[in-house]
Amino acid sequence: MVDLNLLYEAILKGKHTVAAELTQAAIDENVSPKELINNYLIRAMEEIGRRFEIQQAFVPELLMAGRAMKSALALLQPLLKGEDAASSVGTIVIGTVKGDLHDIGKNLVGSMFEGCGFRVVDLGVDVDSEKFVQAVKDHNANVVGLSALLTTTMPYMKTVIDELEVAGLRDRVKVMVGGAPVSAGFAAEVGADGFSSSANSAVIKAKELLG
Ligand code: B1M
Repeated sequence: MVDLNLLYEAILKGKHTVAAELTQAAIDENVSPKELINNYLIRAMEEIGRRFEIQQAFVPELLMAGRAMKSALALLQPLLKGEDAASSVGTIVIGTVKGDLHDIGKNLVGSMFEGCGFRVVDLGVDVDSEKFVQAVKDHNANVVGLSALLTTTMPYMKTVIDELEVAGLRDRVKVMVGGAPVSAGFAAEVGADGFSSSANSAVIKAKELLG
């Protein structure tokens, strides 16, 4: 049986090949993708972030851990699609806001939405308000998901919400915000409809908002 603590260690140490091999072994043993993500992948990213904060890890280590996390996630994403009943419940346009390059959490949130039957239009990272507005129009989206990991980029969420208003789209879409520094209080402050602290609860919240 695969030792899942080795998966945690592989992500933490940025060993992407080992991370992918262990993830595949766990999949072959029918370990639930959500368990792997929540208990090993995310925990490892939290730990590398903690070490970065106390200067026991630096940007190269963050990058390597991020790459290892992505190689594991790439194997799990197709499986998430089958985890919940898929019926088209709506379209979400999702992206990491302007100035921010963090995309691991956003990708995870997108995968969960996809797994729960949403059509997902992923705009990537460093996305400005014009792109969000255009994508809502082009894809007739009913949810907009904004992700930010930096305290310096969080305020841009308000810019996007304001621009949706100016474009006359605000009544048509529910805006969800999230990312490590984002809170329910901040969401209310910027005029978002919903906030969630995790990928799982984001989908639940969006469904609730859509009624
Ligand atoms: Co950066 N970084 N980083 N980084 N990085 C943080 C965010 C930081 C907290 C680290 C620290 O100091 N402890 C810190 C921010 C401090 C602050 O703003 N107060 C930081 C910094 C400072 C920086 C740089 C400025 C470093 C530098 O260059 N000096 C730089 C900024 C670059 C930029 O964006 N312009 C930078 C760069 C990077 C890398 C590129 C090296 C890499 C990103 C790789 C990538 O994403 N492709 C990186 C990483 C990996 C991190 C940490 C370690 C991990 C982030 C992560 O992937 N977490 C992070 C520390 C930390 O968060 N503990 C850190 C795992 C992921 C699954 O969680 O993204 O929170 P998260 O997503 C969760 C929830 O938040 C939620 O669901 C997800 C799953 O449960 N969620 C949503 C996310 N989006 C949501 C949207 C929703 C709903 C829920 O609705 C739409």
